Amino acid sequence: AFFPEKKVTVIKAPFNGGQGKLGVEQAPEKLIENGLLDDIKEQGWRYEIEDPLMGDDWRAMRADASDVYGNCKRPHMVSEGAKKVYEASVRARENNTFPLTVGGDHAIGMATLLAFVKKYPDGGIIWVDAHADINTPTTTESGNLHGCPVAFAMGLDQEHWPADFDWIKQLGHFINPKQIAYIGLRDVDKGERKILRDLGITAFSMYHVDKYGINTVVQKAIKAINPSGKAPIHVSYDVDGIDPQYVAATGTPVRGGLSLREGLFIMEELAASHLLAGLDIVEVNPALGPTKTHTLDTVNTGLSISRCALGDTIL
Ligand code: Z70
Ligand code: MN
Ligand code: MN
Ligand code: MN
Repeated sequence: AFFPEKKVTVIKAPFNGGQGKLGVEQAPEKLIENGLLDDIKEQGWRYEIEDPLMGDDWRAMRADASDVYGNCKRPHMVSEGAKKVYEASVRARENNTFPLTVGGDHAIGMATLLAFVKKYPDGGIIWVDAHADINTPTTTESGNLHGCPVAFAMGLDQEHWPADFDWIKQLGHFINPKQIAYIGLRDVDKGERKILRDLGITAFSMYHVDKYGINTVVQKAIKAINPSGKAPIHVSYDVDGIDPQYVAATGTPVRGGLSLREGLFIMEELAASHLLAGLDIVEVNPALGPTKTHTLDTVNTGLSISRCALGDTIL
């Protein structure tokens, strides 16, 4: 087992700089209010909390209109947020605790992935999302950096990176295209499609989920990123991978997503494999539910993902 002490480090990442909508920064508190920590305890884990973004004036950083580089919106803010989440993630990895990082938007995924491969250079990564989040500063159409974390973690298009991200170049490690697999894709930009194809990245869209079924897709994904069958696996879970009927309170809902059960099965199966070694839960935006019920459903979906990851089984 990777976590003999059964201890979780909950990394709060109330970050909103990777995209345009306010509210996503409220998610860590909302999840905690609705029982995240109690769930962890009830499942037999101890926990500690890291709050690496505390103390900085993110509101002011977000308001800084000069923080633009080419197409990229708020590169300085995103770099600062990612750096702090990276440092907290590295600490958790050094202590052999299970990092459960709660966003915030998905820009912070570059940090959790880079910390994961620092500890486990041959680890596998599963990215659950409607989106591929592999735009580069050159391909991004929106300029939103939550659409780019995988490209930064892979070191793609470095010659066009804003200087703010020099710290990533200096780490001396990136993730390898062979070590990541996607599940749930259904809204991929043209430039992203080319990157996925050119780099031969394993990607299971909703088409594949329908064609093979979620169990086969998860087995294929695990096999692709973890040929030895023994490497740890980190999951970066964008809740918009799940259908908006269950997850309406998110910035970019896309119809035709994973059912709630398919979305939870992914985590149940990874927990059962004993390979799961970290989880991000991102893009819950409590301000965006059309009704309070929608928002609560979304928050509860996030909590269910966490419980399944930590080994919730019915029987
Ligand atoms: C698009 C972009 C994205 C989440 C939207 C969308 C990316 N590919 N990710 N919502 N969670 O802007 O780059
Ligand atoms: Mn800067
Ligand atoms: Mn997404
Ligand atoms: Mn995402």
